[in-house]
Amino acid sequence: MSAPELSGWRHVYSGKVRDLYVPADGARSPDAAHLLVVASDRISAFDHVLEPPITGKGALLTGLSRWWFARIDMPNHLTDGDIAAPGGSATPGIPSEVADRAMLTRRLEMHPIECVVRGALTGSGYLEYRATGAVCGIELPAGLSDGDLLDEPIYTPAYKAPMGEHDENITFERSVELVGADVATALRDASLRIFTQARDLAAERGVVLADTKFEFGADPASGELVLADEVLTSDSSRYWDGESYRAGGADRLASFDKQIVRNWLSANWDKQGVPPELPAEIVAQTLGRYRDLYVRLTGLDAPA
Ligand code: Q0Z
Repeated sequence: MSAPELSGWRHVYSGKVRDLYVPADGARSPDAAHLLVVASDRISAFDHVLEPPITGKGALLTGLSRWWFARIDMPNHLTDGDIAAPGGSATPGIPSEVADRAMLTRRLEMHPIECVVRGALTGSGYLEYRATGAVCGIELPAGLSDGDLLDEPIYTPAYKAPMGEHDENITFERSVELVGADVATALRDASLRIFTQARDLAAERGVVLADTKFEFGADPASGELVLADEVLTSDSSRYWDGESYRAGGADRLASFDKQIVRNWLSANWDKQGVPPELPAEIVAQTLGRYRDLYVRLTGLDAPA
C-alpha cells in the first residue's frame, strides 16, 4: 500500500501509517505554508506494516483527532476552511477522495520532542519503573503494579530520533538542553493541561485515558506554540474500557487499538521475517474496536 496520488498535491513523505503532501505548485513547495496529512488504513505492529489494511481506520482516527481538536483549549494546526482565498491561494483544497481522512494544516517548525503524558503506569514506563523506580527521571512510590493509575499525571518526554531510529526517553532537564527552558516548560505545561482535560472528558464516557503523546510546533510567523499532528487517537494514546478496568479481570488493560492484532501476531508469528497476513476476523474485530472507541467518546455514529 503506497500513498495515493492526489491532484494539486505532491507526496513528500510516508510514515508507517500516514502520508504527507505539499502543494504541487513547484517553486513554492520547499517552503510551502501548508501540509496535507493523510491517515491511511495501514496498521502497524511490532515495527511492521501489516497486510491487509483495516478499511475505515484512517477515517476513524482522523474523525477522532478532529473531534478532540475542537474540544482542546489550545491553538492547533488545522487550517481547513480558511485558506480558500478569493483570487486563488497557492494551497489547493482537500481532495475529495481523502476528504474523510486528511487534515489540511499550517506548516509549523516542529519541536523535536514527543510530549508523552502518563496517567497510568504501563508499557515502557512500567518497564523503566521496574528497573529503576523512576520514569524519565521522575521518582515514583514503591510497590506500583502494571496498570496502576498515578495520583498525578506525569510528563515523560522522548527525543524524536531521526527517521528509522527509536525515540529515546529523556528527562525534563534534557529537554531543556534540546529546546531551551522556555519552550521545554511550555511543552510540559500544555501537555499536562491538555491531558487532564481529555482524561476527564474520556472518564465521563466510561473510557480510561491511560497515556498519550502530543507533538507541538511553532508558527513560523508568530512563534505561537501550536498543537500539531494527530491528537488523542488510538494510535497515539492508550485507552482502556472503564468498566473492565474497574472489574480488574485478566484483560482490564486491553487497549482500544492494535491489541487484538498484537495478540494474534504473538500467537501466530515468531517475529522473524515478514509477518503473516491478518485473517478476516482479526481485521473485523480490530475495526470494531476502533469504531467502539469513536462512538463511545464522541457519541456520534462512526464514519461510513
Ligand atoms: C507531522 C508525519 C505524516 C509521517 C511533519 N503541521 C505540521 N507542520 C510541520 N510538520 C508536520 C505538521 Cl503536521 C509534520 N509529521 C508527522 C505525518 C507522515 C509523519 F503524514 N511530520
